[in-house]
Amino acid sequence: MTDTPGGEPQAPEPEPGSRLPATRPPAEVAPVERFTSPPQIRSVELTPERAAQVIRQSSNARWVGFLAVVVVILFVAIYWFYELGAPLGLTEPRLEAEISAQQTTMVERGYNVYQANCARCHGANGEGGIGPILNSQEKLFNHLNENYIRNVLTVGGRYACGDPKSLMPIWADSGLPPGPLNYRQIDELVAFLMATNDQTYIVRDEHLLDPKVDPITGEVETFTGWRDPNYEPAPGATPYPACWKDSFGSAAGESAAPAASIDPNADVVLVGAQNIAFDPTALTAPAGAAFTLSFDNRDPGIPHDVQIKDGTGAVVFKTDVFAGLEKREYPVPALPAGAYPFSCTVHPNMTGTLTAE
Ligand code: HEC
Ligand SMILES: [Cu+2]
Repeated sequence: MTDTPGGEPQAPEPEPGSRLPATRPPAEVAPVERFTSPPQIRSVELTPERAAQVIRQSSNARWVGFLAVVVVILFVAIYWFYELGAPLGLTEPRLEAEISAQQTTMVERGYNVYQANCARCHGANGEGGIGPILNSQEKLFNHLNENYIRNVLTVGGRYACGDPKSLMPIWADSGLPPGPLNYRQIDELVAFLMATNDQTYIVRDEHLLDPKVDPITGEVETFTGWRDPNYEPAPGATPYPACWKDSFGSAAGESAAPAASIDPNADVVLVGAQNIAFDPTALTAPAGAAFTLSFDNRDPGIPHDVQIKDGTGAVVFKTDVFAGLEKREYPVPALPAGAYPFSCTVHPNMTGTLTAE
C-alpha cells in the first residue's frame, strides 16, 4: 500500500518577538511513491486499566531486578568470605584449609612409612636405638631440616658423619644404589619428622587410610609430631653439630681416657652394652673408693657410652662414646654411698643403676 506523505505540519506562527520554534520552510513533497505503515489499528492512548497494569508490571520488573542484584551481591560477598576467610578468623581461608588438610595427610602417611621402615632402628617415637635419637628438640630445631633429611635418606647414613660403614642404608629410590622409598614417601617422611607436637594426627590404615581404632578402648588411635614449635635453644648455646656423634662431647672412635691412670689394684666393675641395652643394668661398686669401670660395647657399629649421675641429676662420671665391638676401661673417682642412675647419652632409653655401698 502506498501513500503519499502529507505536507509538513505547519509550524505555528511565531509570536512576535520570539524566535522559537523556528519555522521551517515548507518541504517539497517527494515526487516518488513511498511505502508507509498502515494506519494504526490500536489507539495510542492507554485505557486506565492498561495504564495501571503497566505501572504494576514495571514495579514488578524493578523488584525482580533489585532481587537479582541482591542475589549477586550476596553471592559475591559470601563467596568472598568462603574463599578468603570470614573476618575475625571465624573461618579459615579455603586455600589455607586445603593446604593444612594436605599437610595433615602427608604427616599421617609419613607416620606409617616411618613405623614400617625406620622405627626398628630409631624407635617408634624417635627415641633412638640402633640409629641415633631423632626426637630431641635441639636436633629437631635446625639439624633435622628438610634438606638434611632428604640428603640422609638419599645418600644413606654416611651422609651424617661420613662413616662409610654406617648402619643406615640408602632409602630414596633416587639414591645410588636406589633405595626402596619413592619420592612421595620421602616427602611424607620429611613432613612427619618435621611435624609439630601441638597438633594431633590420626593413625590410619596404610592402604585404606581409615582411622585405626584401638580394639580395647574403641578409640581412634592418634599421635602427635615431635617438634615443639616454641622451642628455642638456650641463648649462646652452640649450634647442633653437623655430625650427631659430636654432640656427645667426644666423638665415637676417639681415643680413650689415658689408660695409665688406671689403678691395677682398684675394684673392677663390668658393664656391657648389647642390643641397645646395658647388661647388667644393676651394678655394685665400693663406696668411698676409686674403682675401674670396664665398659664392653658388644653392639657392632653402634656407639654407646656410660654416663653416671648422682641423685640430683648431676653427671659424676662419663665415658667416651665409642662404637662396638670394643672394650675400654676407665678410672672412676670415689663415690659416696648411694644409688647412681646411669644411662647412655646416645640412647637415653638405655638406663641402669649403680649402687655404691
Ligand atoms: C638399620 C637401622 C636404621 C634404619 C632402619 C633407619 N636408620 Fe636412620 N640412621 C641409622 C644410623 C645408624 C644412623 C647414624 C648414621 C651414621 O652416622 O652413621 C642414622 C641416621 C639417621 C638420620 C640422621 C640423624 C642425625 O642426627 O643426623 C636420620 C634423619 C635418619 N637416620 C632417618 C631415618 C629414617 C627416616 C628412616 C626410615 C626410612 C631410617 N632412618 C631408618 C640407622 C637406621
Ligand atoms: Cu647407647
